[in-house]
Amino acid sequence: MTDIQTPQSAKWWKKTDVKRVFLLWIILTAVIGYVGSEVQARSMGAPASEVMASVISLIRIFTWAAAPVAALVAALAITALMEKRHYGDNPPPDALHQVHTSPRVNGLWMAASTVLCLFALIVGLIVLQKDSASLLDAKAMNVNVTGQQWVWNFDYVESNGVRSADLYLPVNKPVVFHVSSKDVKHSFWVVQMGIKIDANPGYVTETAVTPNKIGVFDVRCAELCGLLHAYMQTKVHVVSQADYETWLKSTAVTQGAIS
Ligand SMILES: [Cu+2]
Repeated sequence: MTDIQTPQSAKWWKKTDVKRVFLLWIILTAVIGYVGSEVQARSMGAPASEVMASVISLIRIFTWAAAPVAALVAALAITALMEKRHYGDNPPPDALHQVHTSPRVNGLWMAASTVLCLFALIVGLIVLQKDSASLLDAKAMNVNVTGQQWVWNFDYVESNGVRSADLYLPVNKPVVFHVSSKDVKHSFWVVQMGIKIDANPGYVTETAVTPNKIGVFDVRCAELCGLLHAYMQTKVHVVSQADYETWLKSTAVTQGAIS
């Protein structure tokens, strides 16, 4: 049995490698942070609630926080590929170095990971807290949301049995959704408002939001619920208070049988 001996003085890395990694790290951090946050923020579209606006800024912050980690891995990989290429069947002489555990590097990495995880946890919790703030609003209106394969139905609690398949909401008014399902598990997702909650049979879950933009937005199912899951979508129409009341009245009249 022979141990591979490596001279202590022989360094397997060069100063130029370190410089290159450092330079690439800085450049790639900026590129990954900027491109990553822009692509994600743009793909989510304009926010239709304060919750969604904070979700988008949270994604930007998380992307920038993750960028240096991704950039360091990429910088090391690129440097290794450019500088350490070796052809032939035998390992290159500088591959014989022994990798030692460095308590200092381990400690630094543990500390950096802990800080990053705590940061993500705390900032995430603050945004989630905002998400549920409207639940406690006494002025909030209430909508019962029922999912079933493969449609959504909305019952307007304060409006004598008015029911619709498209959701109508007045702008700037908090709304609490009481969400349930008739058959299997679904997930009620109002895309541009940044709220999503499971719809479970036999159980009511609650979420709330205050729409702050007039327009037509998407409601989708976010839980694979069977063959036509992908088509289980509808629209939410956010309108002025006056338009909302007009819609409510005319719907109540046409649904005369149940109102
Ligand atoms: Cu579904």
